[in-house]
Amino acid sequence: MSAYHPLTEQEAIELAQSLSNFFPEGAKLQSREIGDGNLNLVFHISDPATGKSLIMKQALPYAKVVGESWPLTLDRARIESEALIIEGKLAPGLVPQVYHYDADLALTIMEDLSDHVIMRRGLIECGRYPKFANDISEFLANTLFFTSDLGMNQQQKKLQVQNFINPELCKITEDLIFDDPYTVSENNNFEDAIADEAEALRADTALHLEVALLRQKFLTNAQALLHGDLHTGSIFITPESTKVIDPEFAYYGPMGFDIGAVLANLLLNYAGQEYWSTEDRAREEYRAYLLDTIQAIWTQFDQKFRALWDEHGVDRMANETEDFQNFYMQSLLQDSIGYAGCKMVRRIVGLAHVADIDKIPDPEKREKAQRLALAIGKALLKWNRKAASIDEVLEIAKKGV
Ligand code: SR1
Ligand code: MG
Repeated sequence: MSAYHPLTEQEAIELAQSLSNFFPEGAKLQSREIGDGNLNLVFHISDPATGKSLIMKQALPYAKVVGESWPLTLDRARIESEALIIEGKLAPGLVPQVYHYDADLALTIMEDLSDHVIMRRGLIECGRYPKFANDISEFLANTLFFTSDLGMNQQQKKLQVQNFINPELCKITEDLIFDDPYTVSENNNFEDAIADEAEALRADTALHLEVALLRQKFLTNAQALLHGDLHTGSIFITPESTKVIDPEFAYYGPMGFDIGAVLANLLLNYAGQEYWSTEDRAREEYRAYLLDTIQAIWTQFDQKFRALWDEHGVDRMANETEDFQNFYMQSLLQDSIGYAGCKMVRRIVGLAHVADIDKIPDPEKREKAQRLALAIGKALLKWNRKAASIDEVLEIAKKGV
């Protein structure tokens, strides 16, 4: 079975059976293809007799969301499994355990997290996750600090940058996030009801400057090893546990891109609450919860990152130069806000949308949510270089309502 081909459910079972020690010999395994993302096959393999199960994720040689006309490197499976292993060491318990990686089949076998829910679904159902801000701030602080020039050997870091060169997946981001939404592109996808908004995005030169500056940083600033696609569909969650999955877009880039992704996806859900909370009071309470979560994520990230720096910083100039740390953290906040803005805009007018907004059945409420998400996203973009506090993000979100 070693030459690359997309697995059938039966082949996935045979492969799982051949894994030594995981399932008992002769186990009658069941397989279901459960992939609902944009790019890959995902098999859930289980043994009903013992209750044991695992996940097999296989990269397809094209983007599933578009079809075979959009070829895509299988190397992303290597990137994903290597990133998961690094993240697992730096942020123990916050990513699934990798059991096995098969380079020929572009396939990673990992821990089954079916007792968790995809966070996007959880937020649509107005779930509350008291550990999330703590967990995701720890994930971000540890993975970003210890893969950067602040927290790891700077020569080894250069070699690690090389190992995570991910040009095809980066190109998707460069096009879909930092270009298409601001021009006429076949990739764009928006409803007629908001054609005026799409036109306004194309004409807004002040906005283009902000996007171009952030795009330039995404292209050139190898600051840390990023997850690269840290939206709420890449997070499995329960009230007690958070697991970050899917780092196939991992590469060395600006830290704010990961932090901004988390903030943007909470704000997209905030905009979608137009529909998901049916009563005014429940809506306002859930929105307040989302904003509290955003504030807690940044505040805890800032504290944890500074603490890691104070204890483990490897760069003498960065450690000992007065005010450098404050300057660095302020730039990180500003980048995070700018990238959050980019990520909100792309999910409304670009190729790949989010269920928080798209699954709103009532067209009027959906349109209202889309306009709100765009208003918040554009305001974040216009403000990012002036930002001094996370509270300003909360004000922008509240003003948008
Ligand atoms: C063609 S891939 C579309 C989107 O799906 C991924 O999750 C990334 O966000 C990418 O931009
Ligand atoms: Mg993904």
